[in-house]
Amino acid sequence: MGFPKGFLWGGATAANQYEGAYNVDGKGLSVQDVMPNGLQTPPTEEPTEDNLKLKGINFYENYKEDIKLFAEMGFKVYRTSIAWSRIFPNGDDAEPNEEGLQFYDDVFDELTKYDIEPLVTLSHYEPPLNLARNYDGWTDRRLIDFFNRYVRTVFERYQDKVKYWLTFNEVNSIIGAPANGAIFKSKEELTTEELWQAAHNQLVASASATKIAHEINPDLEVGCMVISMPAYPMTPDPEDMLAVRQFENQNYAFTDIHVRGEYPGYLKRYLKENNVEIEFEEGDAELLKEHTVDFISFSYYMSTAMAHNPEVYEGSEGNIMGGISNPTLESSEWGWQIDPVGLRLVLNDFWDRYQLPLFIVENGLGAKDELIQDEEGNYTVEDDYRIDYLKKHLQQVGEAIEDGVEVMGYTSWAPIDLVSMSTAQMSKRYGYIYVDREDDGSGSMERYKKKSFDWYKEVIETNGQVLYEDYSK
Ligand code: BGP
Repeated sequence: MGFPKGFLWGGATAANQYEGAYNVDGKGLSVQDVMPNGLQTPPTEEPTEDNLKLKGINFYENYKEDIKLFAEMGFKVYRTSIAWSRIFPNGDDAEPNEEGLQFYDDVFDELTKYDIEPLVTLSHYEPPLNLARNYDGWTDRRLIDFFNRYVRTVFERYQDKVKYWLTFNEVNSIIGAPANGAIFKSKEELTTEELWQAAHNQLVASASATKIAHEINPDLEVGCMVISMPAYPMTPDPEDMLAVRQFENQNYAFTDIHVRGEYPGYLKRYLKENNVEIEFEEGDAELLKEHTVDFISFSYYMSTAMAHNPEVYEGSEGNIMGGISNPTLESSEWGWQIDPVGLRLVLNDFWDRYQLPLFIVENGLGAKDELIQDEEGNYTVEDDYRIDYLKKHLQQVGEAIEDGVEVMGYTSWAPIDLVSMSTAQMSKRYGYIYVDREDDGSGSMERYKKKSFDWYKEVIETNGQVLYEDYSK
């Protein structure tokens, strides 16, 4: 059993959850700057002090030290996003902000120093706030042009430093979490038609970004990024299996369009039955067809269960899309159901469906950690639960590779503790590196290595071999 030579091991983060410096060096406000409780409560008028994302974990000033720690773990790849509002503060500006561009030049140069390949998400839930306030976010078609201007700027600027790009983080999440796509209308105000039109606009923007990237430099590789969440039927009743298929189709629709370049029949039927008519402008269909992605990337945290009569079962928490609680699985402290085998299934399903290289760009356990002092007096966290979660998931990646699936790499979420997307807490920690910051904002921001730091270092050093041995250090 082995991971291929050149497998891209690393970690994944997003600008709005860790950079901080929300209003310096010409940066405009992003939608996350007014979402102090993540997806739990509606956005506020202005940024409020309780919003932990405003300071994040201060990567903006600390990036050299943090990248040094990633290099110490042996990272081959590092996933981050560019904050759109650092480059175009209002989204609709005519000219980019040079100070913002310079910051990412510095970050990419620092990565290059350690031979770490950057993997960059163009839009990770952080569109400029102006696009929410004055355009209703991605429901407005004009965002495609603004996005094109932004991506052209960064592709041209960084083409020699960044080869791998992702267009929209978890692009299928727009249906469940429209605020992340700069759509601030409440659930009651927003129509299904507007939502799917927003999804269409993003899909067209994603295809045009792929086109622009390849025109600027054919060596650039562009991937889509989706939430993956396999579902199991609650019983062998065929109607339950149909419910599974329909749930999974809501996600497959996005990869089908990105990879095959057209709306699948089941989506057309769903839209018709829900009286949704998508406005295709001239050229949209050709753009989708001709500019499909080079690879597929996805997040995987959990699976779910489905039934034709969900009301008789207990619901489960989840990464944007919920489902039914699966009685055969355990859950994280935040109710996300832990299912390593599901990752092997997802990898096999994507591979069988598309035969395109796959990149796991998020996977990890959000857990409460306790900072303790070891015998030598060093601060650390004994996070065996995190090692256990990651090890079991990575073993299943190994199984999928053995099944013949082509996997490019794995970036766990997140190598360093940062602010949670859904709850905006610090206490939902994912890192190999502990950051001293609490939910009330207090703390020194000091970084400490957890036990998992050395473990992941050894995983990378041995190209996965340690996953099949006992780890007792
Ligand atoms: C994904 C997002 C990330 C991230 C992760 C964990 O959906 O792409 O931004 O934060 O989930 O979620 P959370 O932070 O809510 O625990």
